[in-house]
Amino acid sequence: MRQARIESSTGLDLPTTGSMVERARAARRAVVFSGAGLSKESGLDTFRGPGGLWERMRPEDLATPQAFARDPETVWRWYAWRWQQVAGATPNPAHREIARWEGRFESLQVVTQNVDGLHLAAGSTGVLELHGTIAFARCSVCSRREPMGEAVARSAQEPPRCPACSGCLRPDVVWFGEQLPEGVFEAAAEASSAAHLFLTVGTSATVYPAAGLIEIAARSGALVIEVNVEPTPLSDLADVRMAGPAAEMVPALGRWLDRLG
Ligand code: BV8
Ligand code: ZN
Repeated sequence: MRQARIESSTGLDLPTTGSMVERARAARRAVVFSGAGLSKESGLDTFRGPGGLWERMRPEDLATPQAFARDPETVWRWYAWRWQQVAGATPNPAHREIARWEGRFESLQVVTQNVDGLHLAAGSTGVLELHGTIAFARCSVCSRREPMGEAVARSAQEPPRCPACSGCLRPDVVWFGEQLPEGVFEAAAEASSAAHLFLTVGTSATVYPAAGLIEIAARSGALVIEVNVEPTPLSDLADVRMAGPAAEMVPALGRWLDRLG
């Protein structure tokens, strides 16, 4: 009999007894699956929420190979602008708490849809970046990569041209309709199917195949914890729902886990 879902909007009223607590206490393998909401308190816009990036523009206008083929300058300038935003952002308490968890679980796999590199900046290791990274530009012809900052700085031309083959540079991210990087999703799915505890934080759970990781974890018997200011289409798969900002809820969740010993 599945215990009723636990709901908390403070992180201070999580239970100290019950089967959920036993599963959390015994968890040795954990996965953290993150989306743009995790970086909101680092000052970076989300995609679909109020004021989100897509509110002012449509994904199909900018984050697709067709958009880049149609108008490479606009797409490049949007990513160069987002890179400037990211360059000024720092990890928030949620990123840092997740990095701290590497010492608490036998294995912790961070899987992110974010391209901002903030998990790495917070000290997390082995992060699977499902949708690539804005830290690098990639030649759209020969795939040669260079740091985004260098590409932005070295060329007034937008997009800059590849020094090796003169192809147009593009951000090293995964656009809609593009395959995820070779093997990355498979590794994330493997970790999700073996997880005892699966934290989904700051994602609208609307983009696939990424969101499917939540379904894989739930189906495989992981304790699923959702941290989000709003419900998502997959909230029903969560055993615990923490309805609040990640920068508060994730540290509170960490304190709860510490108290469980
Ligand atoms: C693929 C690029 C195989 C980088 C992104 C037709 C043709 C082809 C494919 C499809 C198709 N129809 C559907 C698909 C699949 C498609 C898809 O899922 N579309 C959706 C829109 C329906 N997926 C793909 O195309 C993927 N590839 O399928 O390849 C294939 C190939 C060819 C043909 C067929 C199949 C590739 C998907 C990757 C797309 N690239 N980004 C960049 O610009 O960043 S996705 C984009 O959305 C972002 O990268 C982001 O990662 C992703 C998900 O968004 P979230 O991270 O969840 O952010 P969002 O704003 O949505 O939500 C924020 C959440 O945080 C909210 O819930 C909010 O409540 C919460 N929140 C806010 N504040 C806080 C908070 N939570 C906590 N604390 C807070 N403070
Ligand atoms: Zn090239």
